[in-house]
Amino acid sequence: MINSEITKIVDAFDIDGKLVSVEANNAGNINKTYIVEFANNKKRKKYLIQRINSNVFTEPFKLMKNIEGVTTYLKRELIKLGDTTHQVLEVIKTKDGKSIHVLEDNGSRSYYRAYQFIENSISYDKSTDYEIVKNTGKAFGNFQRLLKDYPMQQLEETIKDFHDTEKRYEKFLSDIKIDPENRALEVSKEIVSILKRADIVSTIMKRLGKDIPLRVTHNDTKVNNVMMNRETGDYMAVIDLDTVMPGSMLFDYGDGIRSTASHASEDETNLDEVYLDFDLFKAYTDGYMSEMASCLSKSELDLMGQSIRIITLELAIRFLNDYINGDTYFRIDYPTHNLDRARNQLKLVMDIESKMNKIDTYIKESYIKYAKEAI
Ligand code: GN1
Ligand code: MG
Repeated sequence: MINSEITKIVDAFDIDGKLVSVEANNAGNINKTYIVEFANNKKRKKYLIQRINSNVFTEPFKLMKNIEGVTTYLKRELIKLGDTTHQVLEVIKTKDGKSIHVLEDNGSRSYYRAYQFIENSISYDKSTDYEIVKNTGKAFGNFQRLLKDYPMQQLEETIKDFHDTEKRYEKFLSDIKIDPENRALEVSKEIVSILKRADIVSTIMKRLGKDIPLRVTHNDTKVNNVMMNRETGDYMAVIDLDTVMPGSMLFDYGDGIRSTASHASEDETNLDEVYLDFDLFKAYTDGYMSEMASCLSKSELDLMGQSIRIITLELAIRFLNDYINGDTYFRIDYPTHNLDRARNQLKLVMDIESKMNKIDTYIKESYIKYAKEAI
């Protein structure tokens, strides 16, 4: 069934042919995504329509300006390199040349955008295939490397202080005092577990922009934010560019490991299943290093292991904070979803801590191997 509302939205975009199907996609925690199919002269073609969550991204036009800037630049880089295997997300404008279609309804506004669908691709919420995991690390490493000289001052900050772990922690402290839903007592064990780790929330932030360089970063390097080639297992394109902003590569690398190398998915409730799979960690690290080793500074290299722990703690803080505030930010499928996610991430933090020495040793090994290859 194609509902008339989505038909009206799709019709605003510059797409030829007749709409034949609409399928909702539940992958993201923030935006709402539909895959739509068009028939044109007997040929069928898919597109992605997304409703931008404007509670989270309060300035959708600025966000699209970032995405258009970055995708145009990346496309030019791929052409320069003669790279025809990999692709770049492609924005489709509205019929009147805008990057967003605004739907007004009873005084409220919804913001929609459209992308070309990347044919022959698949994204994984979880993969245990080492090649796929290595290629995920490679995709995000490549993304950062190609954007190395992008004029950072042109980027808008789409979510203020997004990976400011210090500020996230401060907000958590003040929200547990307010405790609007009376949930803090029930989660006191999890709160204590976070408080005990207060010293690591500033490790990266106090040095960012000083000896840790600001770079153009993706900031949401989840495994499902890379489209992979269904046949070859190579990466095709990095997607979900809403949070591309100046930041640290440490959050990107750490978040990539957090999401790709955990043995279980982010909302697994059997905590025995939640741990860092060391072989997946190695695969992702190798993929990332194969692109980025030659660009890393000493301070970045030294903190890569810690970054996995820090970003995982950040996610535990964000999930638990959202639970305490009554689940206003992340999409939830059941009432304790955010609490389960927070518990999952805290278990992962503890497992990472128990493997810290091994993690640091492997990062150095991988660096040496790929930095040499780059020479
Ligand atoms: C959100 O929407 P999605 O799943 O790509 C979130 C990320 C979190 C992630 C956790 C803008 O990303 O920061 O790491 O959920 N994105 C935003 O699953 O907050
Ligand atoms: Mg996503």
